[in-house]
Amino acid sequence: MKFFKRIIQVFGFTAMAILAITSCKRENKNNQATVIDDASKIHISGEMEAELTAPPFVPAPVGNRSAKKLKIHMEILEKEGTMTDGVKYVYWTFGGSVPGSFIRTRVGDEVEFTLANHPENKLPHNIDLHAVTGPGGGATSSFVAPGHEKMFSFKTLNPGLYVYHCATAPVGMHIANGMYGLILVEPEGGLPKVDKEYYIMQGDFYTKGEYGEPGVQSFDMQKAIDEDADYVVFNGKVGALTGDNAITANVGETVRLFVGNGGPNLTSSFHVIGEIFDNVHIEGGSVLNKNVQTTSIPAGGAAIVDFKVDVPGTFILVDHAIFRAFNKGALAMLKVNGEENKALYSGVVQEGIYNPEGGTIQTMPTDTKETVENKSKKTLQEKISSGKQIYTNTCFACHQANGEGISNAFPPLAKSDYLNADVKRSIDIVLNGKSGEIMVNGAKYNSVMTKQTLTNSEVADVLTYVYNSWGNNKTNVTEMMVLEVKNAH
Ligand code: HEC
Ligand SMILES: [Cu+2]
Repeated sequence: MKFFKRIIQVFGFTAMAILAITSCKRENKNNQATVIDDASKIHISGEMEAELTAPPFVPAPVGNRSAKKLKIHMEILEKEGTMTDGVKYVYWTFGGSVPGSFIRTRVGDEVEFTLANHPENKLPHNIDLHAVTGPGGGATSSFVAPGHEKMFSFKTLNPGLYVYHCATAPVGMHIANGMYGLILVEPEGGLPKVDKEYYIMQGDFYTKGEYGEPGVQSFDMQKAIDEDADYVVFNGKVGALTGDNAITANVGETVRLFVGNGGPNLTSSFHVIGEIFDNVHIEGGSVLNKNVQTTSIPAGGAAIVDFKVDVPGTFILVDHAIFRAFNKGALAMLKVNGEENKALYSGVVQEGIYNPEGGTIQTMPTDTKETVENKSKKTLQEKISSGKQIYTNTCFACHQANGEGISNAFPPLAKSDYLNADVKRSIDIVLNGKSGEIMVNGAKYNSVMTKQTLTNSEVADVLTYVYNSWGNNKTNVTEMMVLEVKNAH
């Protein structure tokens, strides 16, 4: 009925009359058996405190529990965090994390929501939950000043995965600072059982400095209006789900991802490299699509995907608008452990040289005008700090934040015997790329590093940074050395 009241408010009686007619022929239109036609009639029995979790984890499934009064207590915290190595950002959060705490309910629950705004916060906030049928999705009833709390309640009428976000003006800025999360409304009897469940949410960030520019970076309103994102990330920061923070599963298990997109601006082309989604709840609703490669998740929208992992390895989760993945941070990892299955995936069976143009790795025309003389001299410290930025922008995605690499895929640069043995060879690799088998710290790698499009001074700086980090031999790589290697070709 709330829905009708809202319609009356907005359109007046004529529209309501039309709607009353059309709503009679509401069809049962999807392939999920568990959708109840009128959830407002589901009775609640008993009450419970909701379990809230920080990403990438989710609360326990509802299973077949009855509908209840579900009490949620959520605290808003404004706090400084790390966007990427050396870059700080003041996030505004629901529950202390970006995305905010995951809320898990079932259809028919009566949710009693208390929103508390920490006394040390600077601004008022509120919450608009897309799972709410009511004005502002709760925003009008939850507007709360620092040091106060507000309570309101709502009944979950529609099963699905919904975004919640702050809707306090300027709305875009509150969302851009991280004020979003997901609320799941499970159907009667719960979602089908799987082995692993994770919570991932994409967001775009706009900072005064460019990607990787160090220091505390503040929000840039003009870039946000222009939709010119510096960072596009999963779970609030670059590398939130890579390396040691990767999500995990074992061969043979089924994995379900609750994927949201907080925006504020960009649509996600969500893809897992080397996997196919067995099932996708399109837009987080009740329609199931099967055998999907990439699913589109709009800003302020969500999707539930699941798939069985059949072979071991590191599977990379990306926004397939691919520069966002490799240049702006939209990259996460799922590490799957277990036995190989050569029948499903063989690995390299045979390798030969294919050499139509005289080189396995193509090079771009080089900038011959570049000379050492017209470059100002930098100190070692200046080279290292400029090298660190270049590293964050171009090498990090593969060789990882601390040069630790990824086993079987990207060799380590930290304490690398291969790197330290031969500086000319390392320069050559950055200039021209590298393929074929190499041994690094006793482990075999047989992969391809593409040629990096860097100037001579950038190659010198990034390698100087690498050599002066993580236990390497502190070589100072000069532009002259880079030029020599170039000319030797
Ligand atoms: C797209 C992924 C990728 C990027 C980006 C990348 N590398 Fe590599 N790198 C590799 C791979 C793969 C190998 C191993 C190649 C092989 O197996 O022959 C490698 C090998 C190396 C090696 C020799 C092996 C070792 O561990 O000492 C060095 C040095 C190196 N990379 C430096 C860099 C630097 C510096 C950058 C940034 C300017 C960079 N790489 C960017 C993938 C990458
Ligand atoms: Cu807010």
